[in-house]
Amino acid sequence: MSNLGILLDATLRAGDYIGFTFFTGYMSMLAASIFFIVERGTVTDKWKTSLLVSALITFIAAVHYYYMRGVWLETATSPTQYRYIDWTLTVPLMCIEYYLILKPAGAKVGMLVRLIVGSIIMLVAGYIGEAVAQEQNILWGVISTLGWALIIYEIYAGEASKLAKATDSEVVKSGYNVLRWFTLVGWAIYPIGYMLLPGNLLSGFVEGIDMSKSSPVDLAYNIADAVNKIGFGLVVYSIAKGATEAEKVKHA
Ligand SMILES: *C/C=C(C)/C=C/C=C(C)/C=C/C1=C(C)CCCC1(C)C
Repeated sequence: MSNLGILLDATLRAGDYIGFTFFTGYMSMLAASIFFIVERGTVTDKWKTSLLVSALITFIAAVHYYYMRGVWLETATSPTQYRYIDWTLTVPLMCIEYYLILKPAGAKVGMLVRLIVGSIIMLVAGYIGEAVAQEQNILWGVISTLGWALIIYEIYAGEASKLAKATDSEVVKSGYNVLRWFTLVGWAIYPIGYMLLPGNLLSGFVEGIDMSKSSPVDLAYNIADAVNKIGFGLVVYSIAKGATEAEKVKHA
């Protein structure tokens, strides 16, 4: 067997830390999905959809992580296509979470559409920069950031933020603040990872690293996904639990 065959025999080797994060990502997304599905039974009817969406986000990610883990073990290259298919499904579902939480406060479909348009710009431009026109990955990264900025504008200064301010539910108000903090600070890990790509702004930091054995970009994305899918889902869960409790007190 050639050296290459020994290196890439599709098993997880000691020292393959990127591989470790693909495995833990897969397993923790799966565990989170089971948690959200089971806990769905403990909240009032109007919160059940929110928990189902949390479960769908982590479940879709779990399936993609299963494939991404395989691509990494067999080829030691970034599973960029699977990554972006995952994000194209899960990021709009996170926009739907915002919509569901603000719907009792009067959220309209227009708000959801604006969030999804921002997501599409962000992800299509990111994919082009990463997989189609790598030489121009800075330009496409800037365009992608504009899409992200649309989302940030909507949740910090646009209609969504006004609705959250006006709601009479303290649980929703404080939960919303945590969710948008994820979208601002937690999501910032992704563009930082992207800037480690060859030729991009932070690539100097990872210059000496052997990319056939390691991938700092995937490390950043794997950490970011765990924080933003499981963490975000847990915040939605705590809003649902808190609102269910508040209703019980009101009816007691
Ligand atoms: C579950 C997946 C999530 C929450 C994915 C979020 C992805 C981003 C916020 C990606 C953002 C990017 C930029 C803002 C610029 C560079 C290109 C991207 C796509 C990495």
